[in-house]
Amino acid sequence: MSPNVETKHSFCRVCHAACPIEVDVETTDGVERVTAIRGVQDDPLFEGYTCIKGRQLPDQMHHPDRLRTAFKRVEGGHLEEVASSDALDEIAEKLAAIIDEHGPQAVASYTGTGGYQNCVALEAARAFHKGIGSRSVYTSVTIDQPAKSMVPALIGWWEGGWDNFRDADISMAIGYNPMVSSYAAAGGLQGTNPFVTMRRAKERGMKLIVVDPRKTELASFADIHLQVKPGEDPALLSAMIKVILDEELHDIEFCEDWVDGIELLSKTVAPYTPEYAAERCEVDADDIVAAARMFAGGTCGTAGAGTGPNMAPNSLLTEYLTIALNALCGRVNREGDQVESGTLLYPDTPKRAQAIPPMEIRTGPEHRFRNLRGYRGEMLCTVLAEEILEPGKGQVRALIVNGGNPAVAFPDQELTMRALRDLDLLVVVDHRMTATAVEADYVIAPTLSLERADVPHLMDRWLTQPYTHYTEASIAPEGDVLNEWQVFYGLTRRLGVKMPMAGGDVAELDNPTDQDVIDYAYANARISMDDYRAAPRTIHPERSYVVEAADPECTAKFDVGNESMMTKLAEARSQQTSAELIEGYVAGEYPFRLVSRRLKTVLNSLGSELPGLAAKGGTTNPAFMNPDDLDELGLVDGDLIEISSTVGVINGVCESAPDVKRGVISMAHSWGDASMEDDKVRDIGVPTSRLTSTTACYDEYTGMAVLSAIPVKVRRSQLVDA
Ligand SMILES: Nc1nc2c(c(=O)[nH]1)N[C@H]1C(S)=C(S)[C@@H](COP(=O)(O)OP(=O)(O)OC[C@H]3O[C@@H](n4cnc5c(=O)[nH]c(N)nc54)[C@H](O)[C@@H]3O)O[C@H]1N2
Ligand SMILES: Nc1nc2c(c(=O)[nH]1)N[C@H]1C(S)=C(S)[C@@H](COP(=O)(O)OP(=O)(O)OC[C@H]3O[C@@H](n4cnc5c(=O)[nH]c(N)nc54)[C@H](O)[C@@H]3O)O[C@H]1N2
Ligand code: SF4
Ligand SMILES: [Mo]
Repeated sequence: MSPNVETKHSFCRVCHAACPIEVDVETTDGVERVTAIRGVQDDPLFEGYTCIKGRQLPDQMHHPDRLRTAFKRVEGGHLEEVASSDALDEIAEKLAAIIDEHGPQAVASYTGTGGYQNCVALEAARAFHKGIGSRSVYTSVTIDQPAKSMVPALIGWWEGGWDNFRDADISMAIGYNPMVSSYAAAGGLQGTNPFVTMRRAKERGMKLIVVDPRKTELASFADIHLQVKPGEDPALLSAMIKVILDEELHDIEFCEDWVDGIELLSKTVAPYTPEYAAERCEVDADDIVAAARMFAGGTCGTAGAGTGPNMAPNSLLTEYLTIALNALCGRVNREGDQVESGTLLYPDTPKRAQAIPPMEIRTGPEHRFRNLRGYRGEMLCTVLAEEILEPGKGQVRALIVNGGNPAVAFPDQELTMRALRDLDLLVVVDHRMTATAVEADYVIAPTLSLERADVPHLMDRWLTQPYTHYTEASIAPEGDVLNEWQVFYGLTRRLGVKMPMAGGDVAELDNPTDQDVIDYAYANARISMDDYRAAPRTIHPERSYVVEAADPECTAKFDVGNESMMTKLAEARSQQTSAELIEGYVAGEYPFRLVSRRLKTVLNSLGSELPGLAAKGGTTNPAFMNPDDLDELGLVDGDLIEISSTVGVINGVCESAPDVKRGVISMAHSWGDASMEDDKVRDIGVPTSRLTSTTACYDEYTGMAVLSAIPVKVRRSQLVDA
């Protein structure tokens, strides 16, 4: 290695998984450049794991098209470079005028996946909103798996946490794929070195059930793979619950102490016989029975649902039944068990072997539309367009997009674009000129991961041990770029308002550093940030939670017979398919279901601009289809196809994929641009969001739209191929 190359330690922040990395930094004439990324072989948790996206960080950091200065829209309508401090002056002035005229609610922010990768970006946005007195906080959570935040209110929770994956002898994964996404539902395999972890689990005898219309990388490890028809998971789960209750395979002792509503649940699932579910889900009835017996026959291990079923119709019901299955089988940590999850960066909470009761759920601030409400401190992305477009008190007029790309990620692309263009002020913080950024009044260029101090705040809850990994910036940023917190700090200072975080008012600090802001944001963590910083890449077994005895006075119980869920489930029994829930659906007209998926070489809309990723993953989001379906339609690999839903049409490139169930199109989201024309589909892909609607079918509590299991029809494209 040349003498001007130094190796630093950090962690990757392309996705949430936070894989530890070695970063080679070359210094030439005082300018630092990242030249290589490697996994850290001796890391005690990740054992050297990285993925192809992380290894492209040098290209991401130094991409020739990376934005290194702010832009503003000028007369004539184009974007022109501007100093970021001037941009912030002007934005603050405009925000003040908007607040004056419309009130603080008119100022909204949306923190997307890019913002989430910085441990203080969302904290800074929240603090800014507190400062100006606006509740209009939006994040990608409400178009990701909002049912996960809502379901504890309906069914209750367990203070000591669900069974640990490391001890599991059974695991059931319903529509997630950690081998590609590094994501898993609680208690499932998560993104810390997923292949090796799964191999070891199988070696110790763990059984795996996968419910997925595609034979995914995870399903290749499965003992039973139920290749379910998309959107029909509630029928499948109900049949499994029926078998378990009928055969008394549930944890009867646990249920007597901790679970209410079994009788009602049992009555409601009664018509969901394995034969009925088999027909509806297009799987074998014997496999459903076998899966039920296998799941209940295990002694430890959970069922969890991922983005697939959480984006299908009846998402909240699916999530509810999944948790009900765990509750019925008593898949919780008992007194004396060590909790697997690390959770050092969040406040200390009791961990007793007792239930947390369901709660009143309709308590959040009201949206002006469809009787929906915000929850857990944020408002719903699926209602944002209406909040922008509809005049009246509370109308949103300014939006700060904090590392997100709503133009291609939000449901109903046409509506989203109309809303973004209707705003008085759109500010986008992104290092790329995305489909959203090109619409902005101001674009602010952010620092990227290796240029900022950080902690793995998302993985902290999922890591299998309490593990500290603070990183300093590996290189100094070049250009006029700002950390996301600096954007919000700059605005609060200019507006003369507070920026309150757990540790105090950041706006009171002069020239704070990343480190100061992290200290303020994580002041309530159960470890002090000084202790956290002092121990790089270290496991702290002594800080593991050990579950304590239940409070003898505790009377809380899970409720597996929630009235609204049982009503939904009973109604679902009279439908032929969950697609009937979607307004405009006509039986027989939409024979296919389009499902979402993740691709190894991109993170949502990010990735195909990097040559190393495009070479491997291509420049389009293929419409993966079963070869028999292609044959039947007279199509071959690479043909352009037209996919129509009840609300929109896209043109995609079909690709033969034997791992995809017949009647299913498996396609990644957040590709393409906002042009509504697909003539460049082979070069930039196409946004599947054009096939979705925020109003045609939505959950009454979470507002979640249908982003997977979308009923569609397919024919050869009418586009003339270039
Ligand atoms: N049909 C359909 N729709 C979906 C989904 C689906 O499966 N199907 N999935 C949904 C889900 S789960 C999600 S999370 C959303 C995703 O929605 P978004 O998060 O809005 O979409 P991304 O493309 O991830 O946008 C992230 C942006 O952050 C930028 N970025 C990356 N790093 C940084 C950084 O360090 N700082 C800043 N400021 N920006 C950065 C990237 O360039 C990118 O433009 O889409 C949702 N929409
Ligand atoms: N490489 C990579 N990693 C990522 C991302 C990425 O874009 N690329 N995105 C990140 C984000 S934002 C998120 S939220 C996570 C998501 O992480 P995951 O939830 O693991 O996402 P997917 O890999 O899309 O897995 C969803 C699975 O659900 C299946 N599915 C679709 N519809 C249905 C259905 O109706 N029922 C059932 N049972 N299954 C269904 C699909 O076939 C797919 O295999 O991944 C994150 N990690
Ligand atoms: S899994 Fe995520 S964090 Fe790990 S290397 Fe890949 S992109 Fe980076
Ligand atoms: Mo997501």
